[in-house]
Amino acid sequence: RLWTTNPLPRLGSRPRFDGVASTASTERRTDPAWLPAAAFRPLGARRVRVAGDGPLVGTVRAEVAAAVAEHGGALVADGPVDLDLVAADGDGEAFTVERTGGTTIVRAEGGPGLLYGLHHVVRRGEAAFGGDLPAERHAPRRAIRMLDHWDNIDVHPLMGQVERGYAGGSIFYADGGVRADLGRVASYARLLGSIGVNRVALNNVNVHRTEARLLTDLLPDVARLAEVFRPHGVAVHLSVSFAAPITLGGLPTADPLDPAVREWWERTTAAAYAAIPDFGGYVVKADSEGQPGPFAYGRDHADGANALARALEPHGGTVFWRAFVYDHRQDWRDRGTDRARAAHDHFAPLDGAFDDNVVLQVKYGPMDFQAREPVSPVFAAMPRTRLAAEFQVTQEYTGQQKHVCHLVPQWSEVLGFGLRGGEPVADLVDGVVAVSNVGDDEFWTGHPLAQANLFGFGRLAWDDRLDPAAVLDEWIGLTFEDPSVRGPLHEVLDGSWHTYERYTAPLGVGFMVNPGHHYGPSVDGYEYTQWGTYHFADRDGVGVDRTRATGTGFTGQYPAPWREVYESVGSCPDELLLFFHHVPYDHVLRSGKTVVQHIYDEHFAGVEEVGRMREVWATLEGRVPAALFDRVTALLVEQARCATEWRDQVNTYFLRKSGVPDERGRRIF
Ligand code: GCW
Repeated sequence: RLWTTNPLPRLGSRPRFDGVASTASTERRTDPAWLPAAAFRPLGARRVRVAGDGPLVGTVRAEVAAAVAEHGGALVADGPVDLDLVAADGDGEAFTVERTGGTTIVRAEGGPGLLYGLHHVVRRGEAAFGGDLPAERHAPRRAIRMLDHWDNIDVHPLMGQVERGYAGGSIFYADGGVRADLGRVASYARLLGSIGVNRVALNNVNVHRTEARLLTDLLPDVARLAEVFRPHGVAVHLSVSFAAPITLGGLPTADPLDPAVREWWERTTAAAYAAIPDFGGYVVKADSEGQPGPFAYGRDHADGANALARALEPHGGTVFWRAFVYDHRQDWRDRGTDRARAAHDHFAPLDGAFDDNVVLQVKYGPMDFQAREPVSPVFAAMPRTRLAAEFQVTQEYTGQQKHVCHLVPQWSEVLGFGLRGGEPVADLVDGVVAVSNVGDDEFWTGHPLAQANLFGFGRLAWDDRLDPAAVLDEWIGLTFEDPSVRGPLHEVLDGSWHTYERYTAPLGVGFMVNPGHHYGPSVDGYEYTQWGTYHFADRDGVGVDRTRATGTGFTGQYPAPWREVYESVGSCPDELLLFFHHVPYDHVLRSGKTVVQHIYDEHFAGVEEVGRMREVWATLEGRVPAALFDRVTALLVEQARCATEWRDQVNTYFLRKSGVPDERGRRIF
């Protein structure tokens, strides 16, 4: 056997959440999310002209036509107008907006730019039609703004249909293939276009047997999906298996240097472009968690990526090659192997070896989408390689869309982090990619407030310098009619990532989750496993020594000043202390507290904050739609239960290990 099939070995039984239906009927109401008719009122009540050609201009025209029909304005061909939307020919994404002489004018550099300009005006609301505005040019800060779906066609008995999906089944697939009715996909494509997302991958990076066929006999159905995304400026991609030449092509090998293998990729890729002329390309998870890859043939990841890149190149396609490669069969007794090192160890030596149409997709942290990790050192190590930062909008390790956890501040912090010579991560990457949190749930995202994460992802991918609170404000303003909900929603969401961090794994140590499904606490759940995710707590202390002096040497993968900052306990930031160091429980943090007292205090505080969230949320009854109110109310009950469980298990664990009582004498079990 060339590879082990991916049996999803971490999965235990799926957690049950009483009181929160997630898979009720097949007929689903479509929640308008941040594009309700009311959001178009300011524009829809006015005289608007739309000028230009092409499918995206057609989309803009249809949006305006619907809005003026709803709100009493007019779509006109000439004469005086309040809003003039003008597109140049082509694919330009930028636009200029100004207001002069009573007209707001959007001049777009192409069809996509007009769509983005329209939604800029929608977000501004009445403010877009006030006094004069000097011309302002808006352009995306990076060309690649992508969502990856980990959707399967088949339903896995333990995982469900969407790997790490917390919003029901797939919006793309049902009954063994692409859905016949793509109405909801069209609404989703519209939502993505409105926030500037321009690429989507349609299937799980763990490519199973049925899903592999999307590239071959199911391709006509992929073309149907592409047709739905196209008018919104979104190109579709497929996750492909590195072993496809064997499994689909019947070849004896998938060796990337074998001419027959190359020829198979060329032929297969040409067929994809014949069906979908604007196909985006491939996403590949290779030699990772049981997925096949080039290592089986003694080749490296550049050989592997370039074989696919060369098949895509004549068609203008891109291969997104994931850097998430590590030993998932580690012996927990082995202190010399450090999973955090793996991406850099594998990929940094290959800098410069990848073709131009390869984008190396790097998880934001060195481990795995934890609530708190340092920024991956890979971003600084590969100046001659195109890179994309990968985030999880789906909340695998951040509450699984049962907890309120507004992640936009986390992504903003990562993208703004001055990693190399003060250069922010955002300036070291060509793209921002995230795993989508959307499923066939009536609110799209399971937790209705998780829509803010999807919206915020698109906005930050467009411009990483946007203030997360301002982005949240845009989302609230578009989504909810009653302006009085703004303050309370900020109160619930703004600090919710920190709240989640407080009641879960402390000081950057990560994990402590139930193995398999990853929901809820199990402090030692991964401690004696093969997955490389340990905290090493004993009676004296806790944390992972990743220093060069005495540990795994991971700190040495960072450029100055971080290699020194993280190396020393004295300069390592508190929130990452246990990621980089093993320290005694009485170690004093910058805050003046000992590590163990900090653990107790944060866990009590986190649960109190969830209590406060619930109080604030309760005041919104009658001010937000009833179904949404009820869903969030039920989920907050679950969040409070789960946070309490986290608090009590983590605090009890450390009390028992350390024997150090809580200074404040609170109840620990
Ligand atoms: O976080 C881990 C998840 C896996 C996932 C993997 C990846 C798709 O637990 O479910 O597999 O990351 O990113 O490839």
